[in-house]
Amino acid sequence: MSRYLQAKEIYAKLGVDTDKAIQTLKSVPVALHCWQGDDVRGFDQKVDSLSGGIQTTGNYPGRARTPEELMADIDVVLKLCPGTKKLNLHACYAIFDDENGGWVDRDKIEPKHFKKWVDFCKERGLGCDFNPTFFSHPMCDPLTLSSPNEETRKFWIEHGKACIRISQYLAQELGQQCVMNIWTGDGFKDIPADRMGPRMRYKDSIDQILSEPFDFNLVKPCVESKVFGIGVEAYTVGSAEFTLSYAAMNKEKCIPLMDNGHYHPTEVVSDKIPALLTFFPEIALHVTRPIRWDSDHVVLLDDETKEIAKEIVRTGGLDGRVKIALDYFDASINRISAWTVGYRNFQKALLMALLSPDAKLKEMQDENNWTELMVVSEELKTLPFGDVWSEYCNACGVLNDGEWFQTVKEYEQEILSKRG
Ligand code: RNT
Ligand code: ZN
Repeated sequence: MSRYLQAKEIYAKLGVDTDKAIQTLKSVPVALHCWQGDDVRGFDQKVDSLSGGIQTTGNYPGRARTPEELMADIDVVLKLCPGTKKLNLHACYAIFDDENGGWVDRDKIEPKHFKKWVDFCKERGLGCDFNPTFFSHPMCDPLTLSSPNEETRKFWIEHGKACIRISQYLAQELGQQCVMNIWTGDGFKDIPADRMGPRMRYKDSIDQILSEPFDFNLVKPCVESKVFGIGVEAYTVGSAEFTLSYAAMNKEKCIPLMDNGHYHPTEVVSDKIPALLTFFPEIALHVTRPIRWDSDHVVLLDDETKEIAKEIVRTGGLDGRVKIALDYFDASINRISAWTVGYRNFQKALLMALLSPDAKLKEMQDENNWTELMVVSEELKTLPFGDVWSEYCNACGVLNDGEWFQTVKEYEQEILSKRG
């Protein structure tokens, strides 16, 4: 008997159907962030280093420098990752060329600047999520949507509106929802004298952006909170309370987004998922790995990642209520590998969650049978998960653990190492 069939029997004894878990996972969209490929630089500005509350560290050779290079790199990652992938673009990845009239600033970008990305997605059957880029730009003063300077604020509101139009275009062209995430790094290094003013302006700016017409069935605008960033340690305009309240008060046009790097170190997003789903029909996630702060390390198969996946599955989030995206950027290692390891790890976490006998465990909890709940939960950890994972990779036609890294090594040797 094959290892998979043996594993299938072992899980079946617990009432878990491994075939069904594999089938379910195959159709769950997880957005792959384009920005791991070039350290969040994009193509619309000369970026020497990031600014606006996010940072990458490291200068491993081989970063993508052009749309063509980034697309080629993404293609390698797509081939190595099982499951239903979606692309996730930032506005700064607009493609300007002679055919579409050349460069324009962020307040003037149009759907046509993303036509090449649409073609890329269509050829590969991908949906696409989108993000306005409120950082690494001369119009950050350093604030954007919360700036007291009306000219600055107007520029960024226009950018947000342009991004709504582009998101609507992406969703229509690709026939899939487009999650459009609003995140700004607006905040202060030191103690502000006015904490409410920036928030009132931020609220008004988001109101104005979301007044741009769009179909809420197709475009899902989100607001992402943050606790602090490097250089903005004392105060963040878009705090947890601010964004949650905004989403709660604007449910007909906006959903909350939680990034698990954006909370105090002992807070966990896994516990926040069911809390939010008690009230919100839909929520969005950025899955990342914070080490002590929002460091955006590659996602590992660690306890909290597994716990996040469990909560998505247990709350019924896989039916579309939870929009899953990855958000990490490590510039210190091979970027194709970084992308792939993180993506595969989150797939593993979801598969593990789907292989959990949740109904039984819940019953134990409801019957106050905490003894058996502990015994079973601990024993689940050493079941032959790897054999089911391997079957899943085969079912998706992607290389298994122990095989795929060779592809990355060859690509590095032939392509990445030749980039200047
Ligand atoms: C930054 C936020 C934000 C960005 C991306 C690039 O702390 O997590 O989501 O990482 O938009
Ligand atoms: Zn994020």
